[in-house]
Amino acid sequence: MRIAVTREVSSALQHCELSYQQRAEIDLQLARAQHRGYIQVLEGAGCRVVELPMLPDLADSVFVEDTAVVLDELAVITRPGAESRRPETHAMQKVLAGYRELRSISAPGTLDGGDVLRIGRTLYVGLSARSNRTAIDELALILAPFGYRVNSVPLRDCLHLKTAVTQLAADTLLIDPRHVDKRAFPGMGFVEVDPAEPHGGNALLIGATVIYPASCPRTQARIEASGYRVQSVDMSETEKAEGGVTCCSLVFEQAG
Ligand code: CIR
Repeated sequence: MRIAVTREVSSALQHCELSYQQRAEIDLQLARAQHRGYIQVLEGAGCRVVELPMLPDLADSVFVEDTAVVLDELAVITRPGAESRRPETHAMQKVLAGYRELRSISAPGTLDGGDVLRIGRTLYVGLSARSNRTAIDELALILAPFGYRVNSVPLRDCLHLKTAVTQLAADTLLIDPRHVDKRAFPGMGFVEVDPAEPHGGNALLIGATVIYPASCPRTQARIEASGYRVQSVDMSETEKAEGGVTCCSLVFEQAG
């Protein structure tokens, strides 16, 4: 069974953290309707969605991806780089304890799940304003006994690694080479983001379905032309909070 953990959009989303975008008015009702649409798409892709209740005091809490790295063998609770987001991990810890053995990143390490791209037994981790070397080293130590390799990846001018590069298939990545160097991912093929779509690097692969934002039609055409099946979702409101399609869920396999 494939589980997707999501959390209802916070009534405080308007007060989210922003790093690379100007603050824009967020339509909360529309954000909630779009989030319901996103959940339906997850269900359509075969996920059992576990929707967690709204946290009114935690503006960014819809972006559950940043709070944990969930692997088959264990889950690592992160220590988000933005201080305002650290309390989000407490609630997620309780939820994930029902599914996995837990470990966690400790101070002064900081890690956002949005910086972690797993390809097979390798975890690529963006060295970003949110995720630091101390946390990457700690993650590597935690995961070594389970046979995972952890590689740090330098980033240019973007929030998270997965803002710039995500998986389209076992051997293919969607990448914006302005933010991250292809040479960090040896052996992989690439589809490049259309240069007119600076937020086009974030796709969510579930099974053989690529869940992709409606705001990047040119890149979507490139992905489809490369032979991948795309399911489009409108995420305009969470995009104003610098969130993409991967950010709003934690997807993992669960026996039984
Ligand atoms: C933040 O800056 O933390 C949120 N406003 C957006 C987080 C997006 N998360 C992600 O890309 N994994």
